[in-house]
Amino acid sequence: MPARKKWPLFIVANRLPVVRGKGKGEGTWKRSPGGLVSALTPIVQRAGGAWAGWTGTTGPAPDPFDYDGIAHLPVPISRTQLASFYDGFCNGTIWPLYHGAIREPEYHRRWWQPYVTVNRRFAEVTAESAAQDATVWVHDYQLQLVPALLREMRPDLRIGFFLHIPFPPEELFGRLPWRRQILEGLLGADVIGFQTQGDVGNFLRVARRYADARVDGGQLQIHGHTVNVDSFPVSTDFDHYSQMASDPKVVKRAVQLHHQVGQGRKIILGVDRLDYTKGIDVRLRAFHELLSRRPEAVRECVLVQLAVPSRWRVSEYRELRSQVEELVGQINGEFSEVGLTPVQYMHRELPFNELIALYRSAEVMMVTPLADGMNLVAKEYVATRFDNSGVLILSEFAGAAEELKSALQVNPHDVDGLAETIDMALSLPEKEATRRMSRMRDVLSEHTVYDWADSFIEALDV
Ligand code: ADQ
Repeated sequence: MPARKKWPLFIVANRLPVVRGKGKGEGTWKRSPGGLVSALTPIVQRAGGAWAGWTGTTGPAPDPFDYDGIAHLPVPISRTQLASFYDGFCNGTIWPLYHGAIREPEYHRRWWQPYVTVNRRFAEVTAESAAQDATVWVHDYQLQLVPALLREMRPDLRIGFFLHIPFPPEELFGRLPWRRQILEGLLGADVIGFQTQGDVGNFLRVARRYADARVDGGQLQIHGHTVNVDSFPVSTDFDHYSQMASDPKVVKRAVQLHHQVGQGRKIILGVDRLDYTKGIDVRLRAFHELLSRRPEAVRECVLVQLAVPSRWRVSEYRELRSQVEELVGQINGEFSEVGLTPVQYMHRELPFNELIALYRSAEVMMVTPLADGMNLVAKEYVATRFDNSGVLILSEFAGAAEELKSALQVNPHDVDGLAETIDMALSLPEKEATRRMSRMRDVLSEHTVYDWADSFIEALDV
């Protein structure tokens, strides 16, 4: 029997970086869109590595397969596990708790065991196929137990963990009935990465308090094991966005969109997953406030809100959709003039080119999450402004605010403040707007998603 193949570099993430093709490509795999997948792919390809993750379909997993120079190791998730592990513990407990408990987290003992079981399955798949001394990079809040489980199974591995969402302060984390188990799970890693320094500080305090770890600068000592903790702010493929944005076809489409949607007005754009952390409802209320103060603004600007369907099985998300659509209806009912609608709302995903054209067509971009690990939409908008035009309104509570200091930063809970900032953005002198945008572009061009991935792997390989 041939020896089983083993891989020297592993990415372990909830989802595999491929999706099943539709229509003509039915049944075949294709690479998932998105910056993270594009950044990680060359690193894994170069190392001849593997990626363990779920396919997105419940039931038995397909056999491992190669795609685009990467070994894909599917991890099975059953329909009942999906309900309690993913919809339940991940998105009903951890997601709201880690986002500052802006929705009440639910704590159900029946959700915990499936979280442990699924995490164990991911660890087993990796442990079986990682080469001796391999490097393993585990991603995000769905897999917080994997580092310690893996260390126990395979003490020879170098294990890194990166959290894409915020890490909460100790008074919130302390509420979690399984706080000790989660911490022990994470502390199995050699390197733990967060989006911001704020998250790092929260984690160090929590580890000292609830895991009795000894903290020395960014290093933790626990049971004779050293864990390095640092921030690795995620970013975009800056050059790709910038080049795409200047492609003549995209430029033409942006002009066309501006003409059709703007009808001579400035475009204010919002692009988000339909999630209660993204502050879409408060943004709409602020726009309502602006129109109440100055109804003539309907002739100066239009708010285009794109909301990608998300987690529709969770009832809170369905309620959010109704709430957002009601607010849109209310604003349009109150302030539309013949032929002029103040809010254009789209509930769907857009093809990449169309999204870039929309970014290009918008004079003002509103990114106002109540809490967000980083927020790539803010960075993508900046990356497309190759001519330094455009104004970014950015929540203080997005991780991106640590780097994008030249954005118009706002407290997203402050409806009046937000309404005033929209007004300010609409009339910001061009020189001032250019100065701010060019500073933000300097910051982002020096730190792309490729730098992010390289710096994490480097930290892990020392
Ligand atoms: P998300 O919460 O999903 O990510 P974000 O960082 O904004 O949030 O990424 C969303 C992505 O979806 C962007 O790349 C955007 O282009 C794309 N997108 C949004 N609307 C779209 C549409 N209608 N059509 C097509 N594409 C659309 C989590 C964390 C973030 C963190 C990232 C990466 O919550 O804080 O920045 O991971 O670490």
